[in-house]
Amino acid sequence: MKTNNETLWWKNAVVYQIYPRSFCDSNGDGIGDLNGITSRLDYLKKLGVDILWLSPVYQSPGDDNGYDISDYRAINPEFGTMEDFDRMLSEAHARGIRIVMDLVVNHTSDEHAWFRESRSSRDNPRRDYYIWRDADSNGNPPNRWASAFGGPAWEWDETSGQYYLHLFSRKQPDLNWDNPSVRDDVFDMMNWWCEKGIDGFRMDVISMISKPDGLPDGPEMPGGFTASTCCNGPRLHSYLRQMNERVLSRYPLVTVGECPGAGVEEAVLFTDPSRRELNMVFQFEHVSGSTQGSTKYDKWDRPALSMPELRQILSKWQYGLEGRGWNSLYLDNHDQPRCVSRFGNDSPRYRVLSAKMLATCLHFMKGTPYIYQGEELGMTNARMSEIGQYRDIESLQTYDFLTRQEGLPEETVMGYLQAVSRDNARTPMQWDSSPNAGFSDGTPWIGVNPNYTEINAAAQMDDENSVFAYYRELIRLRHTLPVMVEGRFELLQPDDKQVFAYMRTGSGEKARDKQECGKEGNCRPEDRLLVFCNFTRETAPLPAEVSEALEAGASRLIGNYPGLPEGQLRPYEALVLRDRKDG
Ligand code: TEU
Ligand code: CA
Repeated sequence: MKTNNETLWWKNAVVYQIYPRSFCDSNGDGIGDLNGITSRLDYLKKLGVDILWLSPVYQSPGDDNGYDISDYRAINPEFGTMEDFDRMLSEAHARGIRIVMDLVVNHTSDEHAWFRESRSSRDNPRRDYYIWRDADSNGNPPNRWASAFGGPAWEWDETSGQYYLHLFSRKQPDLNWDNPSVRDDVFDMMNWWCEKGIDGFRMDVISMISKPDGLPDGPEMPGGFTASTCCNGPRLHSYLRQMNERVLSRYPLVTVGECPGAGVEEAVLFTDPSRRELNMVFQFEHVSGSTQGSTKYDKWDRPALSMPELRQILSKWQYGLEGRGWNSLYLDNHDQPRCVSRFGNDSPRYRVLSAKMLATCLHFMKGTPYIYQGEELGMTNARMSEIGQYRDIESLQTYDFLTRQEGLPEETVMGYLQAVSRDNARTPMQWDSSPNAGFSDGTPWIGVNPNYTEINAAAQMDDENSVFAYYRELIRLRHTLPVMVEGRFELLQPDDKQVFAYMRTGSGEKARDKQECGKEGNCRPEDRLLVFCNFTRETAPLPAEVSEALEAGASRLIGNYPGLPEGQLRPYEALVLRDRKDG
C-alpha cells in the first residue's frame, strides 16, 4: 500500500511541459531531441521543477507532430533511440526530476500495425479495433460529425468499402475502446512503460474514448467540431477504473487527463480520490475564448476572454474541486497561444510585468501548476505573417478551409493564425542570442521567433529581476509554504474590473521546534496569503484588503514591482501579502 505522502507527492509539485521537437536539438538536424533534453536538465533543475511532461516521442509519421503514433514501444528516430530515452530518464531521476509521458490512446496513426490490419479486410481479427461504418444510402458518412482540424470526421476506405472515424486528422483513426482487446493491448503497453520506470501519464483527449451509443449527431457547433457529442461518453469512467486497477494503482504515478468537454462535475468524477481514476484533469473553459458574443469559426473568430470571465471560470474551478478533487493550473501548452500575448501584454514595456503578473495569478491558486517551455522566460506569440511559415496541420487545414471554402480574405485568416494558432507555442525554445537562439546548429523545422535576441534563457538565468527568476521563486515558495498547497481559496472583490484578487487560508509550515508553537501549542499556525493582480495597463485603486492586511501585520511575500504600492496598484502589478498568525 502506498504511503500517504507517496500518493500525494504530486500535490506540491510543479510540472514543466516539454514539446521535444522545439526544445533543444543536439545533432544539428533542426529538430529537438532526447539528448537535447538531457543536455538541459541542469537548467530545469535550477528552475526547480519537479516533473517533466514530454509531448509524444514515440514512432510516428508526424502528421500531428507525434500525436499520431505508429508504434507505442519505439522512439521516433527523429528524437533519438530508446537508449537515449533511458539515459534521459535516469539523468532526470538522478536530479530528483520525474518523467511523465504523453499517452495518446484515443487514436493511433493510420500507419500503426493495428490499423493496417484492421483496414486490410472486413473480417480481419483487428477490424473492430477501430470504428468502421457503412455509407448512408447516398454514399455519405453515417453522421455529421466534424474533425477538430476541419472537414468530416469520417474517411472513406476504398479497400474495405466503409468509412472510419477520426475525430482529428484522417491519419489519426479513433480506437474502439468498447473492444476489450483494445483495452488489453493499451493496458499492456502502459505497464511496459511503467516497468521502464516512468512516473506518470498525461492522457490525450481521454474524455473522448467512450463514444456515445449509436454515434448520434450532436448539436451543430461553431466550427463544426463535435467535441460535446464525443466527450464524457457512457463507459468512460468504467474504462478509467479498469485502467486504474490494471495499471495506475500498481505504481506511484501521477496522472492528468486532458478532458475536452469536462465541467467541474465531470472533473470531480475523474479526480475524486475515492473513485480511483485520475489525479487531475486539464479543463478547457479558460482557454476556449469568450462565451459572450458570436462566433462562426469557434476558436478562430471567438472573442478573447476578458479578465472578469477568466476570474469567473478559474474561481468556479477552485471552489468546485475544493475537497472533492484536484485542479491542474495552466495558461500555456503546445496547443495554445503564448499566455503573455493572449492574457497579458507582450509589448516591450509591459511584457515582463504582465508575464510575472499572470504567473502570480496562476501559481498561488490551489492545484498543480504547469509551466510550458518558454513560459518561464516570457516568450511571446511569433506573429508569423506568411502561411508558409506555419507547420501545424490544424493551422494549414484551417487556412485552406477559411480562404478557399469560406472565401475569407487572407489577411483575416492570417490574423486568426497569428492570434491563436498552435504554432505560436511551437517556435523553438530561446536559449541564448546566438543564431537560432541556441536551439539548433542546423535549420530549425520551424522559424525562431525574431525576438530571441532579447528574450532568451541566457539573458535571464542570472538576472534576479527576470521572468525566469520570478518563476523560480514561485516554485520555491510552493515547495516551502503548505498554505500555497493546502490553503482554501476565497475570491476577493469579485466585481472589480481590473484586479483579480483572492485569498488562500490554511495552516502554516510546522514549527521548527516547540517554542515556536505559540500560546495554544498550535504547531501549525494559521497562514493567509492575499493575492492581487492588476490585469490592465492602467493603475487601479488599491483594494482595501491591502491596507487592512498590512495594518494587521501582514508582510509583502512577492511582487513584480519593488516595495509596496502607494494608494494604487501600478500597471500589471502583482502583489502577494502573507499574514501568518502565530498560534
Ligand atoms: O488536443 C486535443 C484538443 O482538444 C486540442 O487539439 C484542441 O481541440 C485543439 O488544439 C484546438 O485548437 C490533443 C493534443 O494536445 C493535440 O496536440 C492533438 O492535436 C490532439 O489531441 C489530437 O491528438
Ligand atoms: Ca535533432
